[in-house]
Formats: sequence, C-alpha cells, structure tokens
Amino acid sequence: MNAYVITAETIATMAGPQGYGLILGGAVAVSDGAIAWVGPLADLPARFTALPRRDYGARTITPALIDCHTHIVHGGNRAREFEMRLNGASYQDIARAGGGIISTVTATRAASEADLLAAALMRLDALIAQGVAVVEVKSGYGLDVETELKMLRVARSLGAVRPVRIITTFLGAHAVPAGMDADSYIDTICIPALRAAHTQGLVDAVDGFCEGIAFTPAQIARVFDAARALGLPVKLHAEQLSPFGGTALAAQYSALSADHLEYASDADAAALAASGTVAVLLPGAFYAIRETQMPPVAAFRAHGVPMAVATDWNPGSSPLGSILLAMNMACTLFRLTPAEALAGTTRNAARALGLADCGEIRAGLRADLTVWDVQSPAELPYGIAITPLHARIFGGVL
Ligand code: DI6
Ligand code: FE
Repeated sequence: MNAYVITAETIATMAGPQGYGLILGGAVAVSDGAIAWVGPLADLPARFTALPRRDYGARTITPALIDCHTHIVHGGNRAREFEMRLNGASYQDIARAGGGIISTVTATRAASEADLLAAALMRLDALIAQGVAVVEVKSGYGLDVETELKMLRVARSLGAVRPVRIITTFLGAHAVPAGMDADSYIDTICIPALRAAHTQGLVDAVDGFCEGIAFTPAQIARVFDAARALGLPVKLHAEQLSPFGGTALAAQYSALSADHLEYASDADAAALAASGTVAVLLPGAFYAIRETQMPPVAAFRAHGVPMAVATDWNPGSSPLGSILLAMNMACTLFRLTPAEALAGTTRNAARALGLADCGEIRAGLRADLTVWDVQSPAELPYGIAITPLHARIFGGVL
C-alpha cells in the first residue's frame, strides 16, 4: 500500500456547495491513489501519524484542475483567419465563406493519426504543466465517419501516454460539411458516426453546436435522441453567438452542461437550474472573437446554476492554452469571484463531466491534487500568464 501524508499552511478543499472549503494548517492523507482523510494537521487520526510526511510549508494545496471543454485534437491552425479578422472580417463572415471550422476539417482529414497525436500531446502537456488532471476532448473536425473516429481514437490514446484522465465527447454536429445540407448530414453521417464510435468504445458524451451557422434545435434533438438511445449523456454549445434555443433544449434533455451561453436569458438560467445542468463559461472564445454580450452570470447565481470555466482550446475561436488564464478571464471579463473561478475548474468542472470522484479534496475521492507556490487560492486567478505550480499529484502519484 502506497500511503503518505502531505501538509501545507493552506488547503482549499473546494468541498461543499460554495467557497474554497479552506483549511489552515491542514493535512491530506493519501492511500492507494485515493484521499483517505483531510483536515487540520492537529486532528490527524492516529492511524495516519506514522506515515511518511511531506510538508509543503506556506504553499496552497487545491484539487488538481479540470479542463471540461477542449478541442485539442485538430490539424493545422487558423492564424490566417486571425489576420483576416484583424483586417475587418467577422468570425461568422469567415465561416460563411467556407473558412472557420471547415478549414480545420480539411486540415484534420489530411493529418495522419501520428501527426494529430503529436500536436495534441503538445497542447495536453501545456495543460498538465498547469496542474490539470482531467481534460475533456471533442471530435467535430472530421464531419465524416472515418475522421470523427480517427479524432476520438487520438483523444483516447492521449490518456494512455500521459498521467491524465481524458473524457471524450462526440461532436459530429459541429458544422455542415461543404456541399451537404444539414438535415441529410445529421441523418446519414453524424448519427451513423456516433453509433460506430460508441460501438468502438470511443465516446463518453455527445455534444453539438446549436447556432445559426451550424444546427437548429430540431436537428440537435435528433442527435440527442440517438445519444439517449445509446445511454450517453449530452451537452451543448448553446447561445454563443445569438439566442437560438439551444440552452432550453439542453435543459430539456437534462444535459450535463450547456456551454458558452453569452446570449442565454433569465428563463434559460431557470431551466438549467431545474435540470441540474452546469453552465460552462468559455471566456477565451469571448475574448478572441471580441464578443461584447456577457453571459448572464447574475442570473446563474440567482437561480443556483453551477458554473464551470474551461479553455475551449480550439484553433478558431479560442486558441487559449491556459486554464489559469481562462480563470483570470472569467474573473476579469465575466466578473466571477476567484472562488467561483476555482470552483469552475474543480468541483463544477467535475460535475460538468459527470464525474463524482474528483474536483474536491474529500475522503474517498481520487488523490488528484496540486500544490501551488501561492499563499491563498485567490492568487491563482489573480495572476496573468503566471503558472505557480509547485507539484501535481495524479491518482496519488507525485
Ligand atoms: N464553438 C466554438 O467556440 C468552437 N466550436 C464551437 O462550436 C469553435 C470552433 C472553431 O472555430 O474551430
Ligand atoms: Fe467549443
């Protein structure tokens, strides 16, 4: 049995419905990859007192971070479109002209599995270096059966070569491929691809892009019905660029999360609260496309909707490789409190992925922990492009 105790002046357990769950002068006992006990060192039970101990002194221990919305498997980049936007084109203009998501589809289809894996590993390593222990990875740049499966295989293999947990999401309903109409794409490619990916054990959840430049709520509902028939949970890119009815649809299907939500309404917030759906805020996309409509954070708070924060790391709307910067942006741009931002990448991010075994420091959960060179948890979202990671423990392994 591999068992030990770590101690630090500050532990933000993130346990409980809100706040940091702070313990000052705390200890965490780890046994066989799980958290066996957490509390003030002075109360450490006798059965743990003889274990090897590591004292992290004035540092802060938090749960390891969770990035619950990424697109880190993709070919190519879209720096050229960044230039076009800086010369006056909008994100939607570029999408309608066959650029945008479709240009990444072309690059992803052309890339070998080995090249996709190498590129994704560089991105994953950047997240791991920031204390991330769980990363959600979406497909959606294939838009044909073969390439959607290729993306999901690459995503799955990431978890075999790095100490990180990968949650895969099928996002076949991401964009309409050139030369097809949306309805026949959904019925003849997207849903068959989902069934094939599920059969091969490649899918943990199902997502879609519900938007004027992508799919209607009725089209997404067909994908969600197929997911439900396979027993897979759903989530949705909703109300990112316009009010389009995606959030209400997500709530109707008891989605794990509804993501983006800039154009969500008070009624949408009430619906998310009623369905227990997490609102995933993606300030990197808001920043990169210079959106001005803010997600209704006050309504989420008022209705008690749990809020998560993620990078949305993708080559178009959010080439953001930093979960800590996403937390800073959630505070600075969306006015989340630092405690909400940290809950957004721990407790609530776990919930957004349907994971009950991580995201807090609590007895019985996985020992996915991070030790930071900071004296209070608010320093994590406060710093801009600063990574004060001191140590990362994954499944009890330092
Ligand atoms: N919303 C987003 O922000 C990403 N996908 C989506 O549905 C954008 C993906 C891209 O521009 O490549
Ligand atoms: Fe996204």
